[in-house]
Amino acid sequence: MNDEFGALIPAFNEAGHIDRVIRGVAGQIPASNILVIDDGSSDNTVSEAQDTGVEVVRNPVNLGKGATLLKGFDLMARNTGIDAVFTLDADGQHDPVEMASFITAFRDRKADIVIGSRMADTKGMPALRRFTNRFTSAIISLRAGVRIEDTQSGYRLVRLSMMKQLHLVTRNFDLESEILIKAARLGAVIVSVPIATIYGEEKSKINPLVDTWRFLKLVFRSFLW
Ligand SMILES: Nc1nc2c(ncn2[C@@H]2O[C@H](COP(=O)(O)OP(=O)(O)OP(=O)(O)O)[C@@H](O)[C@H]2O)c(=O)[nH]1
Ligand SMILES: [Mg+2]
Repeated sequence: MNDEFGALIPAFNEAGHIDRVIRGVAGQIPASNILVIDDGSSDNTVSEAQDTGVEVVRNPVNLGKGATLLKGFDLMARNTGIDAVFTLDADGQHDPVEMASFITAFRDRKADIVIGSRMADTKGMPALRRFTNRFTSAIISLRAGVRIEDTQSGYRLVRLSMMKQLHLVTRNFDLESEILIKAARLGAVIVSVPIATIYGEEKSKINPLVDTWRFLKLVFRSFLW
């Protein structure tokens, strides 16, 4: 069942959510293809993830979402049977049942990146997020040269052979934007699929000042690439 797909779940203090996310993903692809990377959590994220039986790797200290994703892609590439890797947030905002529509788009449209877009129905999204997602998506689309609906979405399916060609320099939330700019410029096929917008009582890890500054730095740097 979908053996050629893996799933990478970066997690930072997501006890209470991670277990349900992993079990959902294991309903769509083999559990042996799922990798959780804990990024120095101080809660029960690790034990909750380990109890599901999937592979859990731990960063000794918090390295950032981007650094964690890069480590995960490298580890995934050890399994030569895996062509493409899902990335899903561990906070419950991404419904694993929707993985099927990513797989359809990946196959039918020969995509290199399938990215879940929440922008068709933003009713459940906090107003500030609605604004920042629209704003950042417009800027990243300009820098990438193609229209991408929801560039800040962490729900993706990425072809590993394409990932290997990118030389990535950022290590935090900015990595997800950098991937899109660099992949688009290499001619990668980037396809958006609609996903549900899910917000609950989970706590955002985004630091408005630091992460906005990182985003702006990335945009400036992109003029040099
Ligand atoms: N590895 C790693 N993962 C992180 C870090 N910060 C957040 N994450 C994970 O990245 C995912 C997204 O983080 P969020 O803070 O929810 O960011 P977001 O979903 O883009 O933004 P919100 O709209 O505010 O929820 C979650 O699964 C987090 O556990 C980090 O420092 N390291
Ligand atoms: Mg979130």
